[in-house]
Amino acid sequence: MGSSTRSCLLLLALVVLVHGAARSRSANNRFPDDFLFGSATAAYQVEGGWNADGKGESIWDHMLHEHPEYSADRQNGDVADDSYHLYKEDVRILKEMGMNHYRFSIAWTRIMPTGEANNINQAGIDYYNNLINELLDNGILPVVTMYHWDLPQWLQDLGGWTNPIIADYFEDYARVLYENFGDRVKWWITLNEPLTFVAGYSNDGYFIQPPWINKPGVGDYLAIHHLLIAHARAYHLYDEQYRATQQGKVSITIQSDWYEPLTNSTEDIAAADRARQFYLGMIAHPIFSTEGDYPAIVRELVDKKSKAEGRTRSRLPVFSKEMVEYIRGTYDFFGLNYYTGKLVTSGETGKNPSRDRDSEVVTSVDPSWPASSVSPWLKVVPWGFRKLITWIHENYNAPDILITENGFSDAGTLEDTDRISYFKSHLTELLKAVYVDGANVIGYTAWSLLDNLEWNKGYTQRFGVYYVNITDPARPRIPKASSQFLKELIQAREIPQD
Ligand code: GBE
Repeated sequence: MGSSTRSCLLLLALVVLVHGAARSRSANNRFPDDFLFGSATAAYQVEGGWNADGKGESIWDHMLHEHPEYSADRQNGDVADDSYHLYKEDVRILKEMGMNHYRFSIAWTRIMPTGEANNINQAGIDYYNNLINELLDNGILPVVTMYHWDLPQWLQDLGGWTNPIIADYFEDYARVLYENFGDRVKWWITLNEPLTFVAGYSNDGYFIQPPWINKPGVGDYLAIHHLLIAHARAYHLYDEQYRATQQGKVSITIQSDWYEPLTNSTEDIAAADRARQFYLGMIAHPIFSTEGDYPAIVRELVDKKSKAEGRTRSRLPVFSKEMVEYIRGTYDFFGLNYYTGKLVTSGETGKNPSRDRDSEVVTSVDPSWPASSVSPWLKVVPWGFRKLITWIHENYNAPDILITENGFSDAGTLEDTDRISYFKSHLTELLKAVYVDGANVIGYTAWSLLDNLEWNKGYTQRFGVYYVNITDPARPRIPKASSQFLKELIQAREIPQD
């Protein structure tokens, strides 16, 4: 290469660089070209067909059949949005919006009715094959959650996530999924929101969910311990036996609020950091941090209190050095669900013992924050989204972050302007995290594609960008204004400015 060619290339590189920097400073409402847009659902919330074609009973089937009174409107997932029969409709509306990906979950009991690998239900395999093929035929990437809270009841009878044997069963399940779908599914999420579903073992009073066992500060910690191992088993299995041929990604989805210090006092700043460690780091630190294992402050406080309670060992089980290493780094991206934020100060709250009590934090919200009219917990705190993304970027080695859920609830109006402004403000903050803070956010997944069974809140809290009338047996999918908003946003690849 001649020297003039070389300086020409240098100059070109310089122009590209300067141009790139100018673009990121100015055009900050534009999404990167390879940014993924999608929408999400979960099996129990949309599928129905609860016992169709050999499906087994899950803990949600079990609980809401036994206890219809646990549900706000006495509804359950028996039929839900009937996606078991209407999946082609779901794919059609995803395509209508121009979605790049669809995050859905597989019902473990549809594939393995009891959770055991010697009993595979072919009709379940067929259903997900049909859904996956329909997505791919329409140019939509499947992003598949293995576990969105619907454990086989058979495994729950053995103690569910509190029994260490669960890791064997989860690995078997993951193997069946990689074997059957891994040729076409390249994005896997092992578990959805561990800290949400382990509350089924701590019965802490606000979210009634199976197995609804009242052992706070003990049962939830056991479940956390074993689910981290189960996740790592599924990850290593992929690494060792499937990655080379299937070349996909495996990770986990973690939900966290943003925890903002109530005041700028040293005490509140420390309390907010403790909250992040107890409510995000508890799962994220063992997997995503450089050191691995539970956060030091979590270990310290739970051990100290356990001792003071006269116990011979900590309520939070201890990982061996080998297990710390085995779990550390078991991710290909960071799956993040964000909905809301909290203010934090130090203090004592919650049952004794409990994770809340162990954390020595008290949370509150600012009464001036706008809120969902139907979900008391859902305050609109978009700036918390940016802070959370950036905190993860800075504390966990700048992972690729896929937003796997973000969304807003109402009673089900078609002119859902509040949902549109929620999306808009959160996407604006997301882009600040990308362009100003340098976070590697690779995609955004709106919760949810459809109004669906909001767990024990039934259909009283609706998150869909499509409306579903659950008294109509045909369950037609009716677009809300927010679906049009997303469609235009995805087409323009930038946030509309008014
Ligand atoms: C996600 O969880 C779930 O992954 C998804 O399945 C769900 O549909 C979506 O959010 C919308 O909620 O009595 O109203 O105060 C609060 C988000 C329960 C985290 C709600 C449990 C938020 C954790 C109960 N919270 N959720 S109450």
